[in-house]
Amino acid sequence: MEGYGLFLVLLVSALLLGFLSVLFALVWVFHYREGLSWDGGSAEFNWHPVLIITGFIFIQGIAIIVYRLPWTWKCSKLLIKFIHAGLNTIAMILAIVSLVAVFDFHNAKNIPNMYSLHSWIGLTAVIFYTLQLVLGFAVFLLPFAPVSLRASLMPIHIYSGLLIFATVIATALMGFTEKLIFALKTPAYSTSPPEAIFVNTLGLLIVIFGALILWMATRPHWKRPPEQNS
Ligand code: ASC
Repeated sequence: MEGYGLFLVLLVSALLLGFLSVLFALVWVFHYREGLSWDGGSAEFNWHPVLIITGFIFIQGIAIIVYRLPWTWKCSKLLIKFIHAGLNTIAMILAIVSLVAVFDFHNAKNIPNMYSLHSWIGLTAVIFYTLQLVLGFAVFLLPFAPVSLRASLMPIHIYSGLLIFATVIATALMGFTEKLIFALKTPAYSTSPPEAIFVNTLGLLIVIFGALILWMATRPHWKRPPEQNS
């Protein structure tokens, strides 16, 4: 395999960045914010960043590159498809629970829903992600679709998957900015208190994580060799 060593370096870096991002999200909500609970208050809202970063960013990122792991090339392709679909299903469930947390918190506090660009793009991403999962399951996992249909839909599946992943990261960055502007009053976001620096850093970690995943996913020589297909 061409550049296997480099692939491993990027993979380990992405895993470290992913774990670090989840850790940062937990430190953010437990150290700087109100922690986690399901009570209609801020601690319920806090599930939103934690579940989005864990599921919709980290787990989705791993799901994207699972076909690229060279030691899985000896496994049956069907098994890897199940892992790809399973990880994406977990990510979808966590994303939906994280939206329920926000709507529930907004409704309990009489805060309007769906007015921000963050909410428009974010809900669109969750809807398209769900469609992508259902369509991917029907076409590529169930044994009914002919190879010609699979072949013509595969580039669209890959393109829309990568587009959704990148959109989710952009949406998370909008969410961080919104939350920091809303929450940091005394001292204000504009005075760069420790929480602002910390969450800006979390945003940077997520962008680098996304950059590594997109690079690994789009190198043609790191694709699963076709002769191993089942
Ligand atoms: C699949 C699968 C592939 C592609 C190919 C069409 O379901 O396992 O390798 O679709 O058949 O591109």
